[in-house]
Amino acid sequence: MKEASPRTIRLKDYQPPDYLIETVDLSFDLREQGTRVVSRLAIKRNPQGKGGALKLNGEGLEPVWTRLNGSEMSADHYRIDEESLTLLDPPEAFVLESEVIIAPEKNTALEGLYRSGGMFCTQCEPEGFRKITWFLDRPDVMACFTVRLEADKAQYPVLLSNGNPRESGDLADGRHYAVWDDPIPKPSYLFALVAGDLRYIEDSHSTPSGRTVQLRLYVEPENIDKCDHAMRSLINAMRWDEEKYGREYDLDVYNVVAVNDFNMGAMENKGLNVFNSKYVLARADTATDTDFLGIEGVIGHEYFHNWTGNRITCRDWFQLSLKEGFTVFRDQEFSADMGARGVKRIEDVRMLRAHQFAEDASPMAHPIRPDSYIEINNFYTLTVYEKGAEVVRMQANLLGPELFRKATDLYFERHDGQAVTTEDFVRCMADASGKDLGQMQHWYDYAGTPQVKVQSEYDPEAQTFALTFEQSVPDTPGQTNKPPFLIPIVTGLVGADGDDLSVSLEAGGETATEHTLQLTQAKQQYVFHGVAQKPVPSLLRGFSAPVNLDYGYADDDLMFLMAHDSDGFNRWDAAQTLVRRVLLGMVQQYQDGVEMLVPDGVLEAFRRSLLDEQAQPALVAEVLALPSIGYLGDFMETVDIDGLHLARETLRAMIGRELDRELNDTYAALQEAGEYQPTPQAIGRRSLKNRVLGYLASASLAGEELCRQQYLAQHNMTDVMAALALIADGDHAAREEVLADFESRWRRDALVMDKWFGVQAMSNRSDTLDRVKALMQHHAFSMHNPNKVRALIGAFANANPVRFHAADGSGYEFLKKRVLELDPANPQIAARLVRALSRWRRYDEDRQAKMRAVLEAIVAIKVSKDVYEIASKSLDGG
Ligand code: B3K
Ligand code: ZN
Repeated sequence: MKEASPRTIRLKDYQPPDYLIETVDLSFDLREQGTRVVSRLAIKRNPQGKGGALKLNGEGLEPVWTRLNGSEMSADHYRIDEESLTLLDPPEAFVLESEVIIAPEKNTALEGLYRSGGMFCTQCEPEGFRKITWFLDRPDVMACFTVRLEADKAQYPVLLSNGNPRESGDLADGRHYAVWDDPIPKPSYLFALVAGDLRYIEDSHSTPSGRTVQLRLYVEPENIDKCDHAMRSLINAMRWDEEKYGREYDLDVYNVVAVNDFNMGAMENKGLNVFNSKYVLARADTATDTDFLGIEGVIGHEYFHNWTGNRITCRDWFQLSLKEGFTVFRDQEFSADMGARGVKRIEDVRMLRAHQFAEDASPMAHPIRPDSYIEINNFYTLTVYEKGAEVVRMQANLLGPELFRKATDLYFERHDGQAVTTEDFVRCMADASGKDLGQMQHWYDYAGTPQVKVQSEYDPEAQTFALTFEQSVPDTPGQTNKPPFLIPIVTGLVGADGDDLSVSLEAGGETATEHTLQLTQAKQQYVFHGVAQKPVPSLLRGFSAPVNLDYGYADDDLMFLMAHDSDGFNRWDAAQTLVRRVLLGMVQQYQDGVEMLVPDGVLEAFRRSLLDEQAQPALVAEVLALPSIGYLGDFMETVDIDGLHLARETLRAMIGRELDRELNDTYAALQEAGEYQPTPQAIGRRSLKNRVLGYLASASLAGEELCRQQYLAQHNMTDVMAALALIADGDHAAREEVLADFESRWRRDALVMDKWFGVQAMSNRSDTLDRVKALMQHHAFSMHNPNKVRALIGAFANANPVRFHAADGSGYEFLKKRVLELDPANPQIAARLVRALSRWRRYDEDRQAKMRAVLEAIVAIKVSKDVYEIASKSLDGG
């Protein structure tokens, strides 16, 4: 029989805590079997609360004893159940002490205290602290923590926790201890400890106020030569936050620890970041450019959380985007300043459109500030993070750099030390700038990607150009008839010579070459004056709002913008729109059973981009990237995976053949000599070189041979992986030999092996699923390591649409088995996998039925609330 559905938590039910916890003293006796946690909490009634009984969270704790103000509590004063300890009639202020036993050695969910390899580590956000000891495990309860750790000295020479180190020393029986003090109040989700046999690299940073901060990066001994890039990134991030936001670090030490078993990328625990080793370890021969950039971004992100998340935190988990949206915006800008700004924006938007827009159009669609959840872990989404960042970006752009800085200064000053809401953030933006941002709030409250339809009319007599905008926000589960949003549309009018026309929005008014139109109504018209010739409008420059914009460009207009738009982002976007149209046209031809043709001029436009000597190689590489099947599918009534795949492959080979000479010349010109450098210029050149290689490989045997040569040269991991992915994708004669060579070189490096699993899982070959199944038996694979699950199973389900959506349903069945197998051990990772099925309604009837059957089978049995929420909402939501 099916159990009652799990409980839904709602924003409208938020109540301030009835009690506050001022100080926390924890003492850990870390053991191989059973760890003892002694806690001492100084608790007092919250003047804003109701008093009465106090319910502390606690899950999977084995209680040893509990004392109130030093005395053992009698049974009629408290209750313990599976998820709490309730004090029935606590005094106004008191000290609660307890001892519990927990079992990190059995913790496969990687939440709370667990073991990764030979070390102990923690992950408490959002609700993992309750698996360690009794607590008010909610972000609006902030306390000062002191932590004592005790463990075997030989096995765990390094003992770390939050804050500053206070004392350490040896104990009897080969054990030792360390005490850490965190003077800055924090919520329990930021608690962390690490114990292990680790090595570190060290550096230091002096803050503008004169504080010297000791920086250490802890890793397993064999990885000590892969830490320099992360350390450099950390120092750059600290300096950047001082310069851009006037924020400096507040403790004497900043420690980062890399662990192999981690559910996500990294965690911003106060003074003790715990990282997935993927976002720390890099060496030219083991990590790609993407890895290097990812490390810089994530190191920055976690560091920036110190102010946006830690010192100012969330009142409740519905406010997650308060810290995540803002911090993603900050890390995006940091990366843009460190590297290639234009390319960074394109990459961020490409990801947003391909994946966040899909989420916003799925049964799991939710506002960046959701109003209900079953399992909060399911809401660490692209919507909360990436769309959240876009919403902060719109506000930053509307205010302009000076007012935005004034507004963030106000935010930091007004709310330091508090747990606040997204409304508090927007209020600071409005108060500091004097702008009315009332309509901005809709972006927080409503889900769905707004659609903006644009029409234009040129009047040569009056020399006016009118743009009419109609906006609408699609219905999403539980939300219909949404009000119009505030949508900033940065617009330029491009004249025949390719320059922006200087025009005004009022007859005789001040002219400018770029205008930010602030849409606020469902339908709105703007008339530009002084428009001496019919322009091509360049709309939504820099992707000034996260919307789908639809304007009826002629193909020629798009090619013109590709060549001339002064906005680099829109040059790229014009190319994307053009190629999207071409590909969708080819799919139609395929469905109609006629030959796939490419309209005149398109290949020429590609050739021009390739040969454009003014353009940065990195941007050319972006222009030449074909839109993904996932993104293209969103423009079809019913997604036709096979048609889309065939169209992309046909166009790719056509470009490869038609531009063979130019591509070969470009490839040759981009060969690099000397040491690998992860500089923006070098990354850009490699990116173009490898894009070009992709075209060459799909067009001829000579191109395939180039892949093999590039692989054999082993120049750096970026080039090796680009070649390996192309080789693994098809029927290359050297395929097995090259894959075996790679495996024998890297069998002992877990992160590099993830890449090897990944390219095989993403291969379009018809034997891919069998291969994936076989690889699950490989000695380097483990269902208990999230990176491995993502590299093999996640890549197959999310990055291999052709094979995952195989018509016989084998991909879906495979996923079902993996989800059910994983769920009891690690529900968070299992729930991530189920998402691959959430948009089942977008496919043909046969596939729909098969995907739906899998979802129904999943909800019919007792699964975790994580998996239940995704599967049941996928079935219900429209
Ligand atoms: N705040 C963490 C994410 C925690 C996820 C919990 N399921 C990492 C980050 O966003 O920086
Ligand atoms: Zn974050």
